Amino acid sequence: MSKSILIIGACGQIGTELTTTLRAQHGASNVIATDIRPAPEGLLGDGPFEVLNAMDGQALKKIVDQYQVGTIYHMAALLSAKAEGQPELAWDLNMTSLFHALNLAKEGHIDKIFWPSSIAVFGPTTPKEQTPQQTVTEPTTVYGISKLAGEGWCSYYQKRYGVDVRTVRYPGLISWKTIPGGGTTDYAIAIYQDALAKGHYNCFLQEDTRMPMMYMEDAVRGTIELMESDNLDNYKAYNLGAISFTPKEQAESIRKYLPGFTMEATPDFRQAIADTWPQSVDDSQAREDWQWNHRYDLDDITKVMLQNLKK
Ligand code: AKB
Repeated sequence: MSKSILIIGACGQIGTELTTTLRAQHGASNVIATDIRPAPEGLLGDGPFEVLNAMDGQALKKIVDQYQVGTIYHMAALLSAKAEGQPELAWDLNMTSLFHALNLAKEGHIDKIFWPSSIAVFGPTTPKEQTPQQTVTEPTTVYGISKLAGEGWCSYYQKRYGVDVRTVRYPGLISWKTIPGGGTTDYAIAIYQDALAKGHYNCFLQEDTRMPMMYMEDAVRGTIELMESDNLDNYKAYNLGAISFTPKEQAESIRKYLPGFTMEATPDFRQAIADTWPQSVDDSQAREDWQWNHRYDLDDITKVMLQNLKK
């Protein structure tokens, strides 16, 4: 009997689309969705769901045994902006839950883990354009510190215990099925919501703030492709890139579909976070090792976001 797949944080921004995609590929009953709260009606479709606090190692082990889990996608985290308000909780959640998954693999209970990292591992001393995968990493946010430490632990568990753990550093992710909470790149979704609802958006970042971004369908496909690749050797936290734009360029793209759209900017504390992150990333290693390729450019994203948020 083939082992099942477990998603931690299945109701989150990435978790939702990852769960429904994996269920379509592997059969709903083979993908176990978990989250800290019950799933909203209809969000994840059919298939097993368990309430799970990712920091509760015993509860996690029980679910792993009960469903004969082989692979964990660990998507639970407190994002950058929210983590600044609750630094200790963010550290605790982001680290403790990772250790539980890594230890299950070390002890042979599961075979494989996906653990997401972020462009937040970079900081003000990192080269900003085409940021290399291996470069200066001196993050200044709690979220970035926890992601960088997590990458270190994943690498350690792989080298020392042979754990199969895989990681990408996501850029800002743009989705309409589940809206994120607490990220610095969230403006890139709110702009579409307000464009439709009010015809106007007040951006919390300056309009020339350039950041790497990606459509969720690309991110989910890339994640699954990495997990299915059998062409990998040592642990690497892969830069994952797609496109790069500013709020101003995004507003121009929106005007192609909604000509009267206007935008102003009132930067808040998130500007200081965005200013420390890359403007674009060099993801050539992912493109070489597992043939990563994005499909959605800015205008494609604008079109699909406006079409779906309008419904
Ligand atoms: C955030 O803004 O915190 C996240 C991220 C880039 O990891 N979207």
